[in-house]
Amino acid sequence: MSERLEDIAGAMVASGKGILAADESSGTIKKRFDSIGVESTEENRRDYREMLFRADEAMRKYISGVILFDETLRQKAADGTPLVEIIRNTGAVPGIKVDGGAKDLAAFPGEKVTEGLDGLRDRLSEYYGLGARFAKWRGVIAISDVLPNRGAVRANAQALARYAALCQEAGIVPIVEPEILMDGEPGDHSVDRCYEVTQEVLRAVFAELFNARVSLEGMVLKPNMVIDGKNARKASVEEIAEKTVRCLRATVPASVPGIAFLSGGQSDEEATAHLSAMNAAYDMPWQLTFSYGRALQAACLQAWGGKPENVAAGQRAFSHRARMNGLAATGNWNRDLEQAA
Ligand code: 5MM
Repeated sequence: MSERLEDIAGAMVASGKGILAADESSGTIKKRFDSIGVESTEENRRDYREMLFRADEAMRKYISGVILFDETLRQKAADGTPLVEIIRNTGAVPGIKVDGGAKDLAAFPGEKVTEGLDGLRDRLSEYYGLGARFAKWRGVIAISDVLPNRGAVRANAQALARYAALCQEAGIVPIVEPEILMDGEPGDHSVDRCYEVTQEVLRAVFAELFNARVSLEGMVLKPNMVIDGKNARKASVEEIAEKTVRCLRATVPASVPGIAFLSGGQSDEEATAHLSAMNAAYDMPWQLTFSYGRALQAACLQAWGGKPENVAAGQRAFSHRARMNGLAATGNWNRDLEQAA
């Protein structure tokens, strides 16, 4: 694999492929396992993720990269093969979540800032040695009639930019993820309010990336779609696609090689439909693809249920979603394909 940042970023957003976000931190994976009645032990987490990474055909055809949590980057499969090696053997790029999570932002009730910059230079150099070639940092932005405040937007944008510059210094491509929460509280915002806030946040993020001398050619943006809140869902697929593309065109420089959306609490099929609608209807200067966690894994998690005898069923469920999203990444998905499956 070539080691130039531009080449790694290009591979991460290769046409018809996208990123599997499997970087659930300990608390989040516990929540996911609780939902299927499985205890979150190190072995169960390993088995679950090994199942995903060994879904060989789906990984080879539709997955360009995998975001891992620290534990997974160091873990070995049941037969002793490092999980990173399994991922690399499918042709996908291993990546690592390096942020320390979103914490309450002092003096800004209801708003968060992501921590984890202290010691990041040393951690990145270790992660590079362990095989990671891209990283991810997620800033979380609350949305309501009055939120976010400018101070919170700026704090998150600056942290994202400082993280991105450190990544590039270490030869690692930064995924820059500013997430405006679709499923936060109160969650009753309209699609137009989401447009307004997403535009403001992306403008702030790119201003800080510029100030921090981050090379835009060597990064990938992971934004939310412009979508109404979980308690206000009304907008059509076409409206979400149109507003998301318009907002991105107004804020994301053409030198960014690719944009890989988070799913943010959309249903599996919605996340696929929205991505496909954008790619089918619009010409854009960047690749537009997915970096889904829940929307790629939810069906697989259910089908697996923590039982070894269900591994093949879990892989079928994951492979189906990976294929649907691979098609969406070129605008070639349609609902009949779901029904046929
Ligand atoms: C997989 O979830 C990621 C890690 O979340 P925590 O740090 O809260 O455990 C998360 O950052 C994820 O990569 C993105 O939100 C995209 O996932 P979704 O499920 O929104 O597509």
